[in-house]
Amino acid sequence: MKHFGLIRGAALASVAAMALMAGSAQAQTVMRINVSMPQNGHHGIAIDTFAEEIERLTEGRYVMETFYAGSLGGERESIEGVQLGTLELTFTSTGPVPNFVPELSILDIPFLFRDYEHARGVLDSEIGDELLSRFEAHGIKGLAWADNGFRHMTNDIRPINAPEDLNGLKMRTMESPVHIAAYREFGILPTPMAFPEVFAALQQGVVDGQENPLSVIESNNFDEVQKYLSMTGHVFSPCIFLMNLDEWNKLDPEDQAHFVTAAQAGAAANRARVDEDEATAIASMRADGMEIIEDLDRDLFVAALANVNAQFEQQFGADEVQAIRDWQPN
Ligand code: EAX
Repeated sequence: MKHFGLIRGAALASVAAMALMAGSAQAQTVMRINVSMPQNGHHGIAIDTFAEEIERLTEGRYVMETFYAGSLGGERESIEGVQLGTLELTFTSTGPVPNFVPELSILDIPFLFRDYEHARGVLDSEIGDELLSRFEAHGIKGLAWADNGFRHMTNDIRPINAPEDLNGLKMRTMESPVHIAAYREFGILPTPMAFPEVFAALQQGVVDGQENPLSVIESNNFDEVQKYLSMTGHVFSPCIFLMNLDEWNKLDPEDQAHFVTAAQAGAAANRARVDEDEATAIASMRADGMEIIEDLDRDLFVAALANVNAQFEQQFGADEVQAIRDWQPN
């Protein structure tokens, strides 16, 4: 009897364990998150870290499927997917964001940020929180800011030492109206194009050049198809974790907090990778034969955009722009 009781107890325990397992398998939600950059880079590490942290924090109740290198589409298509709910999450540069949340173009203003500390500080301050909240009116939840990086110009025609050298260059740009207006002011012929098409466009000479942060230029081997790189640092390019708002609203408050924490961990890994790339990319691309112009007179480039920058201040509010410019670390 005793034995029977024990066996029966064990059988019941294993039935309970099976039920628990079945329960947890049922409760597991799989979501997709993608990037348009290669896995081995500052975007890949952001979503890989996010995925790991989500699984850890939710004890496997949420699992991320990760997609790289534009395999689910470019950045605009991905944001569209997140808005429509055909894709749960994306990690993207803010390049195409003005098509969805026009006010966010304020961040695209050239020479707005002094350095990484300034850009990251503003994005992580109430100014950044407020901008992040603007996505909700458009069916999207912004989870956390991260970095794409300061953008620099590459081309295959001539070294760019001064703004005049940009005159007449046909350059691929992101789909950002502020960037396009500013580059026109430099005399550039802007050609907006989705990122996955850029390498081929450079290789085939459809455009003469493009502009992107060092992390992007190096991880996409643009030095193979571009001779010159000029360290113009003309705009800071943020990245962002975005989630479909209905999916977000389905989460209970504790899981919502986990998603934000995981996105912040992804952002920290992304920024560490950007710092690493900033420290090594120039030497490594120079060793590969790229001609890199570091000592530019940046003030000349700033001055060349004075008119268009005044227009941007009017458009976005001089006070708002000044609040960003004036931000100082505590
Ligand atoms: O997100 O489109 C761009 O130039 C972006 O900087 C790139 O896709 C990284």
